Amino acid sequence: MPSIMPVFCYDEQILHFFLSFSRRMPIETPLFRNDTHRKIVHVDMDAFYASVEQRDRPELRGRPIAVGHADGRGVVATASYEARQFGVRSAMPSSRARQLCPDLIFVEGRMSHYKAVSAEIHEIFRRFTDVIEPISIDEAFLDVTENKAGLTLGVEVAKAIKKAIRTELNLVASAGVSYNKFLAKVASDWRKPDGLCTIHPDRALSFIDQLPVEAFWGVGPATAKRLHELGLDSAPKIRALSLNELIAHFGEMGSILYQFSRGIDNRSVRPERIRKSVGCEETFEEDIRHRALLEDALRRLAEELEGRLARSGFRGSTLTLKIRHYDFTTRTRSISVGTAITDRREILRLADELLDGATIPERGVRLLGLTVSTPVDERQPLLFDLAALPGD
Ligand code: TTP
Ligand code: MG
Ligand code: MG
Repeated sequence: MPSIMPVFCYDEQILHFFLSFSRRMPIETPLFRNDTHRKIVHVDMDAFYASVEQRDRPELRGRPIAVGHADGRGVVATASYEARQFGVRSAMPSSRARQLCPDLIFVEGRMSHYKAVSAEIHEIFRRFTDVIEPISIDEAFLDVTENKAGLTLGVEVAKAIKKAIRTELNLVASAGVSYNKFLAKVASDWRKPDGLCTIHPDRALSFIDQLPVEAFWGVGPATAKRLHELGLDSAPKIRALSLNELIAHFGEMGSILYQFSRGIDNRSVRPERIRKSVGCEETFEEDIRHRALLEDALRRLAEELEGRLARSGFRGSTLTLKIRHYDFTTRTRSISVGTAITDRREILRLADELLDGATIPERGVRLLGLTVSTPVDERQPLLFDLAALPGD
């Protein structure tokens, strides 16, 4: 077709000009393609355990409640929004929660019941799509680019899901809609509770630019601290660094920061896979030689692991301690008990036992990790590896 030919000729000339020009002047070449055609919904239940309890026990409705052990060493799993007004939060010691809110009502958690409710929520999701990736017991990503309801807009799907959860299960969900997982996740958090927020591709950068870096998915306390130390407290400042500079500072996380700060996240929504373990680890700023400091680290890890186990709903009966020496030699030691390991005190007791039998090199330990494996309840809803994100 003659009308096309000149275009090809021009193209070559333009390419030539472009190459000679770019040799002289650095230009910003997009390193990652930004896939903006997908419709991703992220759903997260509001005050999940507490809302289930308030639904099932009308006398608790409108009251400040905390799900968790009331005793001195217990922690709050979650608090109703009425209790949050007093500053009560997940993972807070129960004694502190009671100080903040003297009228707080403690309710014992019912894990198997929350799992059953989670399964009902998933049944609603499956009316719209099978491409569902659970993140924890109360949240999931859904790819609704093609959906069973034939709806055009992602926000219509999100509204329909919220409505079904409300009318059929008497619970409230927040949803975020966007073209990728990172933005859908941030969006679902934006107007909680009962939130519904859509981030369109043309609004993505202005949205990201107003976020604190802590809101970037996968940025935990350690990465956030490092970002602040480098003066990188917002997306525009992160964008000013090259990919190489970010990788030099943050390793694998650097590439994610590079992409997120440009509104890019091309990871697909991965339908459920069976989780085999839940774990966490800590790399020390300086190698640790003293047993007492290792015990402190185990205490922190046990607390973190207890939270991760609760959030994921995973139940396993083996605890593994990982010890990486100053020279990167890595050893693991495991112990199995007959029942699910869920409680931080039990985790710590077993971990101490494992540490007792381990060799601690004179030049110190670089990293400790704790993992629970060997599922004891195969009916658990499937769960995403919360430890999989790089960074912290
Ligand atoms: P989240 O979704 O983090 O919290 P939430 O649903 O209670 O409140 P919201 O989303 O409205 O902010 O966690 C889901 C459930 O996981 C929560 O209801 C209880 C449990 N959980 C813990 O057991 N320990 C924790 O530290 C956290 C954060 C949650
Ligand atoms: Mg929630
Ligand atoms: Mg959640």
